[in-house]
This record gives sequence, structure tokens and C-alpha cells, in this order.
Amino acid sequence: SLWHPWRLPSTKCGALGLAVFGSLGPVWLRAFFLHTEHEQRKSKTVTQADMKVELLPALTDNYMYLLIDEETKEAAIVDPVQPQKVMLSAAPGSGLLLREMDHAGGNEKLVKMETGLRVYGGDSRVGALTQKVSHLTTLKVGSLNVKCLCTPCHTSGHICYYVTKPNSSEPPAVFTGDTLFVAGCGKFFEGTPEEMYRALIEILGSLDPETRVYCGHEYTINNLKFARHVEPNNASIQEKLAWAKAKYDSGEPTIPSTIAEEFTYNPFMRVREKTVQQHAGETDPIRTMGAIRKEKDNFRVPKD
Ligand SMILES: N[C@@H](CCC(=O)N[C@@H](CS)C(=O)NCC(=O)O)C(=O)O
Ligand SMILES: *[C@@H]1O[C@H](CO)[C@@H](O)[C@H](O)[C@H]1NC(C)=O
Ligand SMILES: *[C@@H]1O[C@H](CO)[C@@H](O)[C@H](O)[C@H]1NC(C)=O
Ligand SMILES: [Zn+2]
Repeated sequence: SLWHPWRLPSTKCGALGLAVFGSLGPVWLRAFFLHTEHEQRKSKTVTQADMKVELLPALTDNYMYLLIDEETKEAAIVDPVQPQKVMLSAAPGSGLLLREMDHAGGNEKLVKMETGLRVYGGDSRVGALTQKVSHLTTLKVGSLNVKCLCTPCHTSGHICYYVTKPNSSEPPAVFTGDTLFVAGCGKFFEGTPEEMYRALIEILGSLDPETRVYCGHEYTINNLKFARHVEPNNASIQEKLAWAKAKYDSGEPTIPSTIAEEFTYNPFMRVREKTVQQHAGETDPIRTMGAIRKEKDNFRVPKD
């Protein structure tokens, strides 16, 4: 093929993607994550028949992702917040393709490393952006289809990336950056409760319920403590919190979850439930969204 897109969803500044586009034709790179010693947080690989997702913890609580199409070995990097942890090397005629990117700043570094690297995103503020995408723009990573979903609110140009393999019986994946977290959502830095309602309930909430959710930060425990505060009697929340604490204690990621699961414990996905509305003192889902976000902004997370 003429070019190899690597796309990345990103967190803070909208989503990003990368492709390698050599001036003399496609440049194939081998991409891998550098696993440094004594890392507190473990990496993880989720392998399906048709796609592989590698999670690499970065900074304090971020995640970077490598999305690999098993059929063609093309890949994309999502949210390369710490580009120095993504290794790219020329791999003529072979192997893994790599792409890399970061929480904005990393993009410039990568593009400097590899001229021709393409960066996709929904926001002109994204560093080294080479192609701006919009709602329902489709991209390909090898044989995988990627659909861009505009979910403005945390930032006005935020994009989530929904990845499917045509005719596959395996679940899709969605990279949700700082829009949807496990059991939580991003702060409304540049948006409104209406926008987050549209993002979480109407857009992400209508994806295949089995879709794997890969988010931008490991905030699961704190999010579940807030969820428990909102719905103290909900067993789904208690169970997930106990599970998340066990994962945390062994240094393992709590990612991915699924869209269906999020509807059982994420208060921001549950704003249509009476229990959540009653906690907020509201009867309207969008007003409930605004009220619980405001409450979480000031929530003091209990020790346990
Ligand atoms: N450092 C704080 C929050 C940092 C923060 O504001 N993170 C942004 C994403 S870059 C956010 O949207 N957090 C969601 C929240 O706190 O509920 C934490 O660990 O919870
Ligand atoms: C998916 O399956 C349909 C019918 O089985 C076929 O026509 C189509 O070409 C397939 N698409 C891909 C991308 O394999
Ligand atoms: C807890 O959440 C579940 C969804 O997992 C819901 O069906 C149930 O009604 C909730 N329980 C309470 C007590 O709110
Ligand atoms: Zn963030």
C-alpha cells in the first residue's frame, strides 16, 4: 500500500494519529515500547485474533497504547505522552509498523525523529498535527477500520477512536482519552454537561456494548470511591472497587473495561438512573451530569 497510517487517540488535546509517509515511499518502522526497570506500574497486552493492544503506563497515571493489526502488522500509537518510551527503528521490508505519539508535546519530537510521520487529531493545538479529522472521519490501520468520534467537553477538539475489524466476531475497541475513564469522565474544561451527555450516552453509549474501553488515565479507584459515594448501595460498584484495589496492589492496569460494564458502575454513564438523579437532587439527566461533575471536582477521596 502507498502509505501506512498510524493513528492515535489522545487525551488532553484531542486525539492524535500518526502515519509514516516517507518521501521516497513508505517507511516501515519497528515500534515497541521501552519497558524501564523498576517500573511500579505493569504493562499489559490484550490479544485478540484480529488486533492487539499494548498498554504502557506513562508518567504518574497516564496510558500510552500501541494498536496492532495482526493481519498486516501495521500499527498506530495512541497518546504517546512519553515519546522516549516509544522506540522506533527502521525495519526494511519487515515486521511491525510503528507509530508513536504523545500527549501533544511528544508529537513534535516524533515528527522530528521521523520526517514524514503523520499526526491526526481533532484540534489544531495538537502538536505537529498533519491532518485534522472530524466526526465520523474514517481511517485505516492495516485492515482495521478506525472511526473518529468527536466528543468535545474536556477539550473542545477531543476525539475518541473506535476500532473495528470488518466481519470479525471479536469485540471492537475504543480509545477514549480524557472523555470516558473507567468509572468516571474527564473534567469539563472546555465544555458543558450537554456535551458530556452527548459524548457518553449518545455517542459512546451506543457503540457495541462489548467494545473494549481504553482510556487515557488510571483513575479507576478514585472514580469508584466517588461512584460509591453517589450510589452507596450499589453492589456493582463495591465489587468493581474491590477488584480494582487488588489490581492496583499487584501493579496491574484496570484497563480495559467494556461499554456494557460502564453502564453498571460509572455514575456519569448512569445519569438516567433514579438513584443517581436522587443523589444529585435532580430529575433531568443533563442537569444530573452537571451536578455530579461539579461535586466530583471538589470530592475529597476517602482513604479506603
Ligand atoms: N490528579 C487528579 C486529577 C487530575 C485531573 O484533573 N485530570 C484530568 C485529566 S488530565 C481529569 O479530567 N480528571 C477527571 C477527574 O478528576 O474526575 C487525580 O489523580 O484524580
Ligand atoms: C465481509 O463479509 C461480506 C459477506 O460475508 C463480504 O461481502 C465482504 O467482502 C466482507 N468484507 C471484508 C472486508 O472482508
Ligand atoms: C446497581 O447497579 C445495577 C447495575 O449493575 C442496577 O441494576 C441496580 O439497580 C443498582 N442497585 C442499586 C441498589 O441501586
Ligand atoms: Zn489527561
